[in-house]
Amino acid sequence: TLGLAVAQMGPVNLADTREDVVGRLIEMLREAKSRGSEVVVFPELALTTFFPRYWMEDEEELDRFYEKAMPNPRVQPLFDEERKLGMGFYLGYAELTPEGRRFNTSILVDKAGNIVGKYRKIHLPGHSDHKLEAPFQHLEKKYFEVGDLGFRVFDMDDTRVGMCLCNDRRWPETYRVLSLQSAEVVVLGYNTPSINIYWNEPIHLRTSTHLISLQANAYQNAVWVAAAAKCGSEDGFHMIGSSVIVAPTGEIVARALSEEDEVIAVKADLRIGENFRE
Ligand code: CDT
Repeated sequence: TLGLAVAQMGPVNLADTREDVVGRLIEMLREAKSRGSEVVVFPELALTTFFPRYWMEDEEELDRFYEKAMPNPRVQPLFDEERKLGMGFYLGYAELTPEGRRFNTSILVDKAGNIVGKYRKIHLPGHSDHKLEAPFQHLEKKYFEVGDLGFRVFDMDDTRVGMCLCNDRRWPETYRVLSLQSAEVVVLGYNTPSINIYWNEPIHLRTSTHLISLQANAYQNAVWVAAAAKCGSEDGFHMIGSSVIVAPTGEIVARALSEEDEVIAVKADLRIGENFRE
């Protein structure tokens, strides 16, 4: 079994500092440890507000949302705490490379504090133009390049872990490519606005398509799936919650109740996936 936790985050507002946010992550890391977890999944772009909702032209204004190194002094306390506790984690953040390239990125960190895997988001949703009539923007296509690392599986302590980010979870090939590499667990973070700016989508569908994607793909690929939301109302812009852990049976075995910081945790029996694969 693997002690698997999802640390859902409530809103991160524009005015919140990295120090505030890292403090919240550390709190949840400690709670997960106290509940027997070994690995914690944090959301996509966990360190900042979901900034692709804002049109920005000034590079300096934009740069403050990106990490130029990982770890870095502002995030180091999270790495220190996880090593002290002997926990692994998955974390999503905006990456600015030394060459000036921008990616929507996630990392896997093992119990010893080593970054054992990196993923750069492939399915970037949204647009790159300024949609003046929309209630907010979804500028992932402006602020990020398409990821160049592929979908890969990493040995994290004793578990085969595959990574993806948010919109990737809606596409069958994401999980299939990972399960063909013998993934046992697929981890992901997401920021899903409750309103779809493209069409008048009933709000309940935002959650039901999220859950259907995770449950069907967990079952069809015989993997555990752990999905962490950033949710609630960030400066008035609402995003869905419903962070879940799904077994390879397709069943939801833990689900967040709130739209706030909340840890959900299970003992994931990895043999269930093995049985299905066989
Ligand atoms: N962050 C992210 O990928 N969100 C998308 C919203 C798409 S609507 C333009 C999602 O699939 O949840």
